[in-house]
This record gives sequence, structure tokens and C-alpha cells, in this order.
Amino acid sequence: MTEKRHVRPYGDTSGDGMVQVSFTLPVAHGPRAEGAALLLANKMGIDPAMVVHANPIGPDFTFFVVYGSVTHIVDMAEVVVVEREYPLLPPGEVNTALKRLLRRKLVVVGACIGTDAHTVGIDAILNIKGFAGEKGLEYYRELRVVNLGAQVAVPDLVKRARAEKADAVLVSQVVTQRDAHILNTQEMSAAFREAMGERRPLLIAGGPRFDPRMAGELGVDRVFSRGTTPGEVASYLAHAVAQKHVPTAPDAPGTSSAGKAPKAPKTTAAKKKETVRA
Ligand code: B12
Repeated sequence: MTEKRHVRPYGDTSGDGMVQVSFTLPVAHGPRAEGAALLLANKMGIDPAMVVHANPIGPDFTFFVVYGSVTHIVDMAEVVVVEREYPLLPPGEVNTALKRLLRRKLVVVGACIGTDAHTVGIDAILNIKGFAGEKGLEYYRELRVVNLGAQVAVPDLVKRARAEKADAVLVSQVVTQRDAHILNTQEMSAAFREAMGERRPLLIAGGPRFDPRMAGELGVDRVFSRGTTPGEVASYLAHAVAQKHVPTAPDAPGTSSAGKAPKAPKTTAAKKKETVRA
């Protein structure tokens, strides 16, 4: 099917613009709170809007669900996404590629940094049991995975990554309050640059609220967002190592095979129907 150039949300009928949004206002539950919710919805371009759910959250707050027709139209020619620039490989092909390129195992160190204790996401990528029917990186014969778990301080991560001679460091950030995910990741990438310069490992950040376009802002080589599968990450690692393409001696001291940043992923004004996950 050919993609339409201009699109609006679909609710009951094609292009009717119907959307549903939820939010909380610091206003006591009641008619004034509902009026405020409708006013906000109108200002967001939802007109007409209906409050379909309003629930008090304590004495001074109200949670809303508002349904209505949004006035905006999306021009698909203006959509910018990160395109995956590498092929998705099955585990056997990732192993073969890494073995051919490195002649030793690729070392991956993973952690949740800062105060973040949400380990389910990074475990989904690293643990052998994996995610969405795919085995995690621990399953890959040519990967050695060190999972440091939750609430790892950046200096400890850098120290451990150096001790393990990490080729790639994978950090997870789930909590986004006060932009903690951004600030923690920037602190991490700056610390690796300061400690290791050009010999730093490949830096990969992941979490549900990251946008794959944020790699430059975060100072990392690649960003993975919600729904990422281990196979996508393993394929990226193989690709990044191939980009560097310099085979190293087995376990040579201080070698960091994937350390050089690969080219930033291409962004493109979308010819695609939806954002392609990194
Ligand atoms: C489980 C959970 C917890 C558990 C965590 C247990 C654990 N060991 O992980 C517990 C109960 C400890 C917890 C605590 C808290 N939580 Co909590 N938690 C959740 C919950 C329900 C699910 C998260 C999850 O496991 N998702 C499943 C995994 C598989 O998905 P994922 O993390 O997105 O990971 C995928 C991708 O993002 C990606 N990915 C993630 N990391 C990485 C890393 C790399 C390198 C790569 C490549 C990919 C990648 O790959 C994964 C697979 O696709 C979410 C709500 C929700 N439904 O998402 C809230 C949520 C994340 N928690 C939240 C909050 C606020 C908290 C607390 C602050 C609550 C409190 N007041 O105490 C504390 C914080 C504790 C701390 N210090 O971090 C908020 C965060 C809000 C925000 N904007 O920051 C959420 C969104 C709930 C909410 N709606 O309010 N939480």
C-alpha cells in the first residue's frame, strides 16, 4: 500500500483525528478541574474535546482522560527517524563475524547507572533467557558478558570496564525524572572519554524513554529504545566491530576493539511508515 502524504489519527472513521490523552492537573476534583482539563485539551489542538474520565488523586489533584478530535495534520515528508544501517543477523552469524574480526571474545559490560534500579530492561538484553523470544547476549558464544546490575556509580563502571577490557559498555536508564537519564548518560560518556580517550569502549545507552536520535547529545555511539531485542543489539555490535575492522591479537593488553565510534546512524525524512527502532 502506498503511504499517504498527509495523515490524521483514525478513531471511528478514517481521518477523523480522534485521540485520547491522559494527564494530571494540580486542581481539586470537580467542575472547575474538568473545565481546566478541557481548556488545556483545546490549547493542545483537541477540539472538540470530552473528559471521559476524571478521578481525584488526593485532595488537590485530578487525573484525566480526554478524548477528542485533534486539529493537526502530519506531513509524512517532515518525519525524521533513525534508520537501522546494519542487517539483523542470527546468533550464529554474529558469532562467526566476531570470531573472524576479533579472534577472541567481545567483552560487554552492562549496568544500570546512577540511582536507577530498573534492571529488567538491561537483563532482557543481557541475560541468557532474553526477551521477545530471542536469547540474550549471554547466549552468544563469542560474547563475554559482565552484568553489573543496578545503581552502579559511573566511576565504578569506568573502573570495572577497564579491568575487564570492555569492548562495549551498555547502560540502562529507565527513570527520567528531572532528566536523570540524560544527565547520567552524559556523565558516563564524559567519564569514559576523560579516562580513556580514543581507546574508550563502544558506548551504548538504552531505555524506554530514549530517542535513538539522541546519540550525539548523550555522547554515545548508539541509543536503543523501547521494545529493543537482544538480536538487534548483537547485530549492532557485530556491525560496529566490522566498521572498525582491525583484528586484534587475542586478549592483547589494553586493546579495545570496538573503541572507535562508528558512523552515526543515518537520519532521514521518513519514507517509512513508522519510526524504525535502532
Ligand atoms: C518493574 C518496575 C519497577 C521495579 C523495578 C524492578 C527491577 N529489578 O527492574 C521497582 C519496584 C523496583 C521499581 C521502582 C521504582 N520505580 Co518503577 N517501574 C517498573 C515498571 C512497572 C516496569 C519496568 C520494566 O521492567 N519494564 C520492562 C522492560 C523489559 O522494559 P524496558 O525497561 O523498557 O527495557 C526495554 C527497552 O527499553 C530496552 N532497554 C532498556 N535498557 C536498555 C539498555 C540497553 C543497553 C539496551 C541496548 C536496551 C535497553 O530493552 C528492553 C527490552 O526491550 C515501570 C512502568 C512500566 N510499565 O514501564 C515503572 C517505572 C519505570 N517506575 C517508575 C518509578 C517512578 C519508580 C520509583 C521511583 C518509584 C518510587 N517512588 O519508589 C522506583 C525507583 C527505584 C529506583 N531507584 O530506580 C516510573 C518512572 C517514571 C519516570 N518518568 O521516570 C515508571 C515508568 C512507572 C510510572 N508510570 O510512574 N519500578
